[in-house]
Amino acid sequence: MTTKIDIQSTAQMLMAKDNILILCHKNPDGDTLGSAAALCHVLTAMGKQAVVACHNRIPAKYDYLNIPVWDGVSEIDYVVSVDVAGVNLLGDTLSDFAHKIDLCIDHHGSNGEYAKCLCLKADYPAAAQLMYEIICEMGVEITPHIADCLYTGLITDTGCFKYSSTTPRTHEIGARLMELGAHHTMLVEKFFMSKTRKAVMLEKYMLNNLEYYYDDRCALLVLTRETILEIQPDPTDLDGLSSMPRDFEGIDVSVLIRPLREEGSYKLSIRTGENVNACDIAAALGGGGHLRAAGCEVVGSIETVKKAILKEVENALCQ
Ligand SMILES: [Mn+2]
Repeated sequence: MTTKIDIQSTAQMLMAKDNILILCHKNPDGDTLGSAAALCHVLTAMGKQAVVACHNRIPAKYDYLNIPVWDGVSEIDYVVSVDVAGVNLLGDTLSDFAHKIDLCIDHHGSNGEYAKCLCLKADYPAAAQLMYEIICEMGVEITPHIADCLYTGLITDTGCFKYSSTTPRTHEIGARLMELGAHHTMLVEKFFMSKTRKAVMLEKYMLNNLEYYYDDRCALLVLTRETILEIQPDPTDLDGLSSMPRDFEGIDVSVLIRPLREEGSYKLSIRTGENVNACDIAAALGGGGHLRAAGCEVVGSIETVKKAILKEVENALCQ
């Protein structure tokens, strides 16, 4: 049974605990890492022991977050997951924690309610927005470094305040974090104004291989294993690739299909415009996410996977 708790109780609970392990979702992004880092630094500043764990190695791009990674042996008394919608998103190396999570802090409407306590704000565009409010409630000072961590989550999950999930409150918090010393220019440059050579090569591949369906309302890209072997992208080079075609005029749904490590299994990223629910499409194939951005993992040949997703896209477009 999951007990839903508000921001106040979440803050009180965290203040009462020690030896805390903070879990991120696999294939980590700026929101799960930034929010976890902020919480970890706040707890440490309060004199507590706190560490972070993630299934994947944390990409070098996020080194500045200075995340203390759990060594796998130090004692843990309290487990918190951040930005993790379901236990399947923890990844194999953390799957032992699936039924041992004391508190989940999340903003996914599709949250699987797997933790003992859940602080969920499904209308928040980023877990970092929720984390900011929890930290304020804890009454701890937000240092420039913690402001950087939170600002990272805020900008990466909102496409730099562009996505429709952005609210006036998001901007207020962004402004407040700038006042508190967040390095706005450095972070925006890092995530939105510079591209690696490999990311550009992926973009070129995307433009050459995009498939259009349903009167050009759906754009689908299959990233083949061969292309990945050829370009050898870092995981962070793939950020943004799935949402790019959504910005093309007339596109309501954009789908990126890429192979997972296990042969015959694929990860699908779905991005939608205003009139289509991405989460519904992903949920039909066992996944979840947000209104405009969602994902799922599907097993099968590339042909059957494509057929399955296109059928769900068609259903969504007909509604
Ligand atoms: Mn998030």
